[in-house]
Amino acid sequence: MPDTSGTVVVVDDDDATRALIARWLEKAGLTVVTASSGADALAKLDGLDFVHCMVLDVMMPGMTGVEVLQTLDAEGRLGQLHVMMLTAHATDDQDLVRAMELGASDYMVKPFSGPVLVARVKAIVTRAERARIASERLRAAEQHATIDPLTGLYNRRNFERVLHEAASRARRHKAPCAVVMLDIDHFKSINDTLGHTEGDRVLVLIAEVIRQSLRGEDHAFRYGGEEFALLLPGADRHNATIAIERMRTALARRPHLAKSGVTRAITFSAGVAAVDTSTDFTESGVVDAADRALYRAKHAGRNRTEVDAASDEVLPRVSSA
Ligand code: GH3
Ligand code: MG
Ligand code: MG
Repeated sequence: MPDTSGTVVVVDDDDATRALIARWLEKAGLTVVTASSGADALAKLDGLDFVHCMVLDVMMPGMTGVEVLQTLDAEGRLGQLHVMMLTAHATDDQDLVRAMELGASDYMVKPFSGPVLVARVKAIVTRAERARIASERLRAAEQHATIDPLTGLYNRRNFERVLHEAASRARRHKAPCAVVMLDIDHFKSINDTLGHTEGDRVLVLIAEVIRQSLRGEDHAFRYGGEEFALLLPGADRHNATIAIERMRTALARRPHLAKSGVTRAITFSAGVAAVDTSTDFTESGVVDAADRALYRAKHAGRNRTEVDAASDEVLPRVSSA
């Protein structure tokens, strides 16, 4: 028999049945966690990284097996969890039907044959392990495709997608959403004087400052070489400008320290724009507006934030050294 390893949660209110199942499965090389009630099972699931199979008794006092499934379903957790129902009576037909409808993988009727139980659980564990590996590969591939390896920020490809989602939400809810383009000042000269490796470290430093200054719902992207895009759902131009100035202050406190011991102050210029939900705004229009504002910031002397002009909001003064 091929080696099967995996984690199985066995849920039964009857001590003897639970112990018997655990013994059979452990003898087959599986790791078993037991629970004596539905609530106990839910609590134990929370503490486990990955569960290959749950053997779940239908008839239990307190919470029935079907209620456990309903709870897991409501929390959206049944997709990854493979469940085998255990039932003592032929009269549980309705419950079994409901359990299978909810997504249970299989069922067995008590009293059961140990070897058949083991074979069925192992089949489920094998399927679950294959699915786990496949979804991990998919996640890694997705991550690879959307994350910039140097800074760990999302890359430009992901920007288009996230911007589209944020813009759709802004349209639907008539909610503000700001777009910021941010570009490091005189970055070429950093490369030229300190070297490309130090230039890379500056990019990592900026990414760190950006990450630390944003709220949970905000998104940061490496848009190009030394250019970053920020997406701030719920923020208008005013809020976005405040967030950017917070970054500017944080960066001013953290000059780049090169491996040679030389320190160098790093500054950036930024352009802020926001969706105008009172018009038929386009996503590329907002990005262009932020780009134009960035261009103005560069021309006005760098190390400053300029705001897209198409606004009669009262904006904070943003001047810098
Ligand atoms: P400005 O203030 O007008 O933005 O000037 P700048 O020097 O920052 O802008 P410019 O566009 O002239 O130069 C950007 C430089 O960024 C040129 C390019 O070699 C460098 N660069 C792009 N990507 C990377 C990277 O991944 N690592 C490093 N070290 N340098 C990069
Ligand atoms: Mg630059
Ligand atoms: Mg540039």
